[in-house]
Amino acid sequence: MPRTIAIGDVHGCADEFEELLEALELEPEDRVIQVGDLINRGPDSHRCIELARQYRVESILGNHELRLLSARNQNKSSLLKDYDLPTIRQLLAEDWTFLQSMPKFIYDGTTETVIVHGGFLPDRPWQTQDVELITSIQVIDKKGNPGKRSDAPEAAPWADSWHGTPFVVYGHTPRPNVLERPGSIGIDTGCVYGGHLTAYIIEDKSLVEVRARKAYAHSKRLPDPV
Ligand SMILES: [Mn+2]
Repeated sequence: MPRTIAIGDVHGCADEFEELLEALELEPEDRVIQVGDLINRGPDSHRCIELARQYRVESILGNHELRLLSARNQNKSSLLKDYDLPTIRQLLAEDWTFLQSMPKFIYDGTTETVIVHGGFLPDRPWQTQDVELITSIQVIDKKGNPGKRSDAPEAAPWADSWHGTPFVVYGHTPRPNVLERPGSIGIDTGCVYGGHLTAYIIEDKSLVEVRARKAYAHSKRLPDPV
């Protein structure tokens, strides 16, 4: 049976991305969807895009891709962060074409699953939520607003109040392990921080993981390495 496979945040970790794609032993009918933040922070963003093209991986827009594209489309370098600059130096014209083609989310009707980078607010239709929101949400604060974990450390993950359907597979919030809830699974296991790169096979709910070769970046919110 063909598989629908989601892959967590790669963040430029090309060696681990290639190792995972090999470990999956992909068949031509399999569909592979990367949850976004394919690039940045790690060593080789260009090669990650090249691998995505080579293995026919569909990649969703993450907050990192969104920021790079906004800066480019609006010709506003003030939007960029320091770690965007080495990435931009690596990117070729076809890489930008790949980034520009990234969808905001992918819905798979067979499994009633949506794959998105950050998540959704639970109290309104998911299909029409703003791209900034769905690429950046981590928690829901006391007032019911979407927030970042670092700004609202006591606030609960959005996934705690999302009960599906659709089932949501997402990345963006790195954790030492996947976060499973009845209506969702978060699969950013912090590869770039020395954790794992995780693939989730939607049909049978199984995981395939590869360990990071090293910690390429550091986060105050995670064990170092993860
Ligand atoms: Mn992200």
